[in-house]
Amino acid sequence: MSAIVLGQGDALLIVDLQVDFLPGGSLGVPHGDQVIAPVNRLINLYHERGLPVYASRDWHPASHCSFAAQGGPWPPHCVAGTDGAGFSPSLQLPADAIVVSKADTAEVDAYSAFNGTGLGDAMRARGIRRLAVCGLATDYCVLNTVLDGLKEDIEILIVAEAARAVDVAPGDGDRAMTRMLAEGAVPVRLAGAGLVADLELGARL
Ligand code: VGL
Ligand code: ZN
Repeated sequence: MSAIVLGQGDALLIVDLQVDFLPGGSLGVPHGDQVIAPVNRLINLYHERGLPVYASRDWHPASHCSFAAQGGPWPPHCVAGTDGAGFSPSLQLPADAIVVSKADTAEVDAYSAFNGTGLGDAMRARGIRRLAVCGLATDYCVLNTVLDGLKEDIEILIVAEAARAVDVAPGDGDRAMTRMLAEGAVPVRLAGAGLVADLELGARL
């Protein structure tokens, strides 16, 4: 069991933990609420060490291209400023968390928190070299955020227990996780008061 020692250069990114992506929301991710407790533990872990906590959010205009009325694949969700676009009220975001809004123009969709947000440059400017990623949904925004983070040359820790998939097709979430690992993301899990490498995750998928 290899412990991950967190320090300068580490940061946490919580992807799209928004009301519309939780069960009962307009694009509810099955069991999405199960990530809240482990995500709050991750927040504690990073925040108590003074490490940055980022939270991305899908932040669409009402006529966004990804909505069915515009010919897109999804029901309306995460319309900027609505209750559904808010972070889960159970999420214990620190006051100094950095909020990253994405896909906030009508014509462009963005699953990745790095797409069109300047997040890669912002993280480089802060000296962030390793990023733990968790949140919703494993097979869309988590997947694309992880792949882009790796392309930005940031080491990625993926916390499977703190992520859930939409699974439009059964197995999408597991396939997304397999792809992230194949591209170099390091699987980790919460253990006691810290993080450890989860070297058996690949075999469980
Ligand atoms: C997402 C579908 C549509 C996500 C965003 O956050 O994973 N999924 N928009
Ligand atoms: Zn969206």
